[in-house]
Amino acid sequence: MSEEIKKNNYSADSIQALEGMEHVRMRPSMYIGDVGVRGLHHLVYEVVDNSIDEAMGGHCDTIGVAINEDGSITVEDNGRGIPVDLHKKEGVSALEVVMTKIGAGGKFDKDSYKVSGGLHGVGVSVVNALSVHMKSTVFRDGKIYEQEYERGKSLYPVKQIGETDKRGTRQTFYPDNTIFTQTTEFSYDTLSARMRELSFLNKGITITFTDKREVNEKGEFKSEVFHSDEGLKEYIRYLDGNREPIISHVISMDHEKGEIPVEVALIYNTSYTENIFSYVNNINTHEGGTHLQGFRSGLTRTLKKYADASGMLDKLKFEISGDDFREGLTAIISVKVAEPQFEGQTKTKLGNREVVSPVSQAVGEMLENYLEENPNDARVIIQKVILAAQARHAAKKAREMVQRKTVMGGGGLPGKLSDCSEQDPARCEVYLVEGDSAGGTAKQGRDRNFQAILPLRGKILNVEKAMHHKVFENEEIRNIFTALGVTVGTAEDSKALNIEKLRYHKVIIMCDADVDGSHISTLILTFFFRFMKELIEEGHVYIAAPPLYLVKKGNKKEYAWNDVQRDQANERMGGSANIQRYKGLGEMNAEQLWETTMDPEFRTLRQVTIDSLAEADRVFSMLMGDEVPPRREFIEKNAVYANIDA
Ligand code: 0RA
Repeated sequence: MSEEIKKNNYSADSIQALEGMEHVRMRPSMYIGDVGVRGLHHLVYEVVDNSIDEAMGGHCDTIGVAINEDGSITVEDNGRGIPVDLHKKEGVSALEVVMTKIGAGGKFDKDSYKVSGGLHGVGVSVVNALSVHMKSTVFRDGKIYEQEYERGKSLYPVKQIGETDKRGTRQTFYPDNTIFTQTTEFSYDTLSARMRELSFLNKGITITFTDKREVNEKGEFKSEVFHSDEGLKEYIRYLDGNREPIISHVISMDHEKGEIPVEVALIYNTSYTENIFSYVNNINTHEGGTHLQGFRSGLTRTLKKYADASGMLDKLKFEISGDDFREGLTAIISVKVAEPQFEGQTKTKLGNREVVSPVSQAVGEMLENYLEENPNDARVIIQKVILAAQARHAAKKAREMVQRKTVMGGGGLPGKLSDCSEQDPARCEVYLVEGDSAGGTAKQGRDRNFQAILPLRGKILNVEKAMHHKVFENEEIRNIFTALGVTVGTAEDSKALNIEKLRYHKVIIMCDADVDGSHISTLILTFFFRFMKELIEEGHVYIAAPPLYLVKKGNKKEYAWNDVQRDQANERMGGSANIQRYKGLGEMNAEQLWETTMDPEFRTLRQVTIDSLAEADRVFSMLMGDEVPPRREFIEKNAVYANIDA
């Protein structure tokens, strides 16, 4: 090929690459889901995924992730290093291809163990395109190579900058604030939870996570090291740390053999909650899918067979259903699928049919062995299943009562609800208010056109410790269901939630800004998390933020939500202002409550979001469970408001 043609080819290809990268910048949500907090953190997962792949291929064992002083992110591994030799087709180094071409990631290495895909797996070039600046450093063959980029465009060809005896890849990027307009600030808790999760899902790897933005009194960075030798078994112990097990071991298995690697771990505890987390290629499949289907069928089939043979079901007057086998069950299923098909509303439902039977078989084998070797535990599990079946019958009756009331139209609305006049749910809000007196103030202060008030009596039931039928018998909880227009149970699925008739698109929890208030909001949130998770997932649940202080001097007044604001307000008024600490909503009059906490123009609402269902589950089981010390520690650490953005 003549020099001329080569040049032309190169530029033609590079134009195509540019178009790809431009497209990422024009339509970032197509690649990373959204450009909010979630999408921002997705950038980190994308880069870390590549290092995880390198580790799963057996080429590295340590990954370092850091939030740097300036807020940028560095991810480093001790793998083989991204190749830097000339990529024949592109005419530039392989590293540059990986970094600047959409969909190029690792494709030139057919042997590499590459299963990451689906939600992530869009490639590190996407991160590059969405960063104002990025730098790749490769340690390979005794040399150090480097290349830098601006908004996805290389600033110079890959160059050698030194020698080394290290191996590996280091990536540093600064997210582009013209893309991530909401924020470019990374959350320690969000990233830390994901790194912990990754270390459980990929046993043997060490992930170090460091936040260099601040140092403690000793001059050290905040840092954690995640490493799990036992993988999912340890993950179960972590998740169920605040629950009481009813069997002696975590039941687990790790099937590498066969086409589809399957790992499963489970335990039964004294709670009434079913807690199953499923993953495909390290991605949490919220909506389940074929691997979950395989798990359920394997579990039901094997336990049912054992129970039938044991004779324990002989005197039972009713059928056992699939649900009954999963009460008090905490389980994790992790599969690796070469070409995953993701379906469902949020693309987190595995569609590959070929996954069902290997998972079902593996789970069946694992359970059969365990029941055989641990007959006492087997009895305890079957007894629990029988109790669950009995409770389900009781719960069904209680639920039908709620249902009847809901269907009976307007007359069915709870008497305590002060409804709004607007009919369009998208424009309606309901405030769930702690206590009748604050409820009264809110009722006076509200805009009755679109704001409804539902006062709740003191502490609502702790659903974490209650059996299902107790939950549905509880009056406050029935009021919430009927007021919101949400129903439970269909012909096919007794636990399915129906939020199509949701009467308010904003459900706002409003409690005192003190320890009691935060306990009550946590109780309400626990209820939503366990019984109306979709409401949270679809972004309908909010927490109101009443002010802590009123700062007054003469005819000037300002509200403050924290001590810094209070002091600043005081200073603005020349010091010596009168400072009132609100001990509760009850101390505010209707006008003050409207101004600070209910007026859409001025209030701050915190939308409740869930990054990780597993982490949220652990937090709620801890906050609402039996063990007091971890709860105290958590509440002390998280001061006024517990962090529910787990
Ligand atoms: C393909 C081939 C080779 C290395 C990698 C990919 C690789 C990619 C990433 C991304 C982050 N860290 C990474 N480490 C390695 C090299 C193949 C060889 O050396 O034979």
